[in-house]
Amino acid sequence: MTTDSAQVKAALRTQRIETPSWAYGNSGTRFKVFAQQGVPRTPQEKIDDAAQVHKYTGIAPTVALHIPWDKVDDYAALAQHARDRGVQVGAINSNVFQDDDYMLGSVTHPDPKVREKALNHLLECVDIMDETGSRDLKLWFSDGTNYPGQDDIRARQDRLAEALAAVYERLGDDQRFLLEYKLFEPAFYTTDLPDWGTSYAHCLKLGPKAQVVVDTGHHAPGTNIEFIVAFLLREGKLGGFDFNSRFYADDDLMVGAADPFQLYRIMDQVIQGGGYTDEIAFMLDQCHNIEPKIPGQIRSVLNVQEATAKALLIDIEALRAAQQAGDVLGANAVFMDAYNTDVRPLLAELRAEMGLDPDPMAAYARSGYFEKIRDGRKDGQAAGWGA
Ligand code: LRH
Ligand code: MN
Repeated sequence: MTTDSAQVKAALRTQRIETPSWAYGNSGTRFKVFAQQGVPRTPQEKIDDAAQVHKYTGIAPTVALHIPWDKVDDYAALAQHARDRGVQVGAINSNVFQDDDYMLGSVTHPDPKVREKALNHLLECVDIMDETGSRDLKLWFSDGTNYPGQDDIRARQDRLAEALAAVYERLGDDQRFLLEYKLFEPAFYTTDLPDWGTSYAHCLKLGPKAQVVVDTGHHAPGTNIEFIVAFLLREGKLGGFDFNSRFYADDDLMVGAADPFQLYRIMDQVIQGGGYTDEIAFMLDQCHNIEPKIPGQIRSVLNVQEATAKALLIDIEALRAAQQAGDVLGANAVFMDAYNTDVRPLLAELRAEMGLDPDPMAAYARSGYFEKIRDGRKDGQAAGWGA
């Protein structure tokens, strides 16, 4: 019995996707950061742009901040600024990867003074969460080495564990941290948090407020990410996603752009694993280096929504029956049938029922918002990664 469209629409109404403040600023590669017109200059303007994505999609009600890229004097006022625009401040992202002192590492650095500096930044981010009312602290460490023998792999794990334990201790009852892993870059020999297993092991030791975040661009080519998702969900250790897509490395392209079938397989495991809840933070982590940023975010949110709708349409009963019967082709056919379903008419209907324009991209393009920010943000310094 295919899940009827009313059930699918009801489930889609509960979807919550978090957009990243840094996607609205200028970004690029080590070769070039191409400045775009109308780019926000302040965290407030980034939030204004994020509110546009929620206005037209209806399912992007929170925006993640990155510290110090979004440093302000009054974080409670910034959270109010967000609420005044119909969105909320979401995860707080730490940054211990852009200071000269962190050349040989941050919390894993051989020098205890540097480790203390890094830890203090992480603890400052929890202070900020207290002000913004954020639940999640997202921790990513660029820490690693470039040459064999450069440092003691075990000792660096001890240092990492010590810092994570101190942050864990500081978290409030309704707070948690999401520990991000990444195969490589900027380090090219060892990365101290290179894969899901290392993140999982550290989180398991610490307790329920330590969860793993899966950045879909942080795996070796060919990695079966939906297996990792299924495993972590089964363990109750999946805290969230940094959605993006890639053809080669950490390309941070629009989620679903490079591999929409992978995104569908991931959302299928999320739904089947009971992860389609607010306990999982569905965040985007992308850079729109050459494409317009707000439309890029709208398109990305729609890509996740489409993959979710297709996964919700899987005839689970027929799939289970075929799986039980060992009917390999039958099971695959049920799985592909949902994937090959054009869900765009259903989503247009859903948006109309939610009081939204059925075509968010066209509605935003017609709104005149871009022209307003293009002309209104000519002076001042455009925001960026500050790299
Ligand atoms: C690291 C990462 C991390 C962020 C940064 C913007 O590659 O995925 O999540 O802090 O990108
Ligand atoms: Mn990420």
